[in-house]
Amino acid sequence: MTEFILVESSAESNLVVDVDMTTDLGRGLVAGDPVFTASGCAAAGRELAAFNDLTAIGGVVTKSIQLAPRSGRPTPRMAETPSGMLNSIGLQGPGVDSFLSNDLRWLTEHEVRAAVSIAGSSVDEYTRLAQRLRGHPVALVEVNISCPNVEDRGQVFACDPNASAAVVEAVRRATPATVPVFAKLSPDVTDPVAIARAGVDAGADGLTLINTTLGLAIDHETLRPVLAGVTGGLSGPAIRPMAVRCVWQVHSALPEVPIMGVGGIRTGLDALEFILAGASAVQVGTVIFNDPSAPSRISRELCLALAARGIHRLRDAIGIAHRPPQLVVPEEPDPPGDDPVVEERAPRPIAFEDV
Ligand code: RRO
Repeated sequence: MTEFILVESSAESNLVVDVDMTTDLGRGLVAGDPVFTASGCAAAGRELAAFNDLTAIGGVVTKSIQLAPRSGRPTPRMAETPSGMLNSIGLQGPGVDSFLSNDLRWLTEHEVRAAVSIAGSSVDEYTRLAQRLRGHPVALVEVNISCPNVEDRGQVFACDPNASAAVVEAVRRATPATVPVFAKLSPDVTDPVAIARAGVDAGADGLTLINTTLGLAIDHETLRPVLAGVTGGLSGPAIRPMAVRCVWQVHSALPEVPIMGVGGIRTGLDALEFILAGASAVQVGTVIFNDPSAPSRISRELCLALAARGIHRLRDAIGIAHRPPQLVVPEEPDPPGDDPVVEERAPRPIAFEDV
């Protein structure tokens, strides 16, 4: 959808911003906007409807759904950290049957694009979940592989290329051909590209980068870990450079594969950073706890940030930070006798029609 924004601030009053924010996520899914909510930070979207027009953003990525209801780990299971947050929710959720009849129905009735995150503890569980989603209005399936594999000593699927591939292949096979399957990867690996490649070779249409990274905080008074579950997933701005690095690495290796970038996005400029690194869309998570209107705000800010740089189509900005710096010879020649000075400058950020 081309977004027309009438800017009302004094500095840019009455400026109409015309940016095509559509983004292609594969298998015919073209989202009108690149900003989605991140899994685990917006439940199934309902509570955010008072603060955002959820039909105008890319969509809602639901909290990871499992086959059975689950109460999660003991409390405390959230803790604030410098520029971030730790969580050990432990996959709390209503189970797939309740999800389909309540949450997915609500999203559908309100015409919100539903990207459904699924989580299991065996390949069979993932397969059965994907099968349960068949025939329901699911725009995209996000396979959360950052879960322990009960059949392999509790190893996390996302840390092993073969285990990741087995899950992705099974979900892809069980999902209708019209629905893209994205694999959500963990940053807690030496080489995210190896896992990304295994997922794509197994049939993933796209990748979500990144899940939280494992952390631990200790209480100075109790002298014990803050979280009852001891360790937790670190999210928020603290992990943004790590997430941007993963997006960069994977986009370099697999430039044709759509990526949803996620990790510590608070503003439109943060989102722009992910797009420039190679993401086709972004997900907004932890910031929602502080500003529930963040998805819409970030979408607006990203649109303005693109326009301010002379970029009229989001898709023209994807991955452009990978272009080599242009060598520019200054127009004014140097005094005779001196060596010509060649300046290294960032690429010209406008006139993307000619790229
Ligand atoms: O539920 C959780 O504790 C959780 C999950 Br499934 C996940 O993928 N990432 C995270 O930080 N927490």
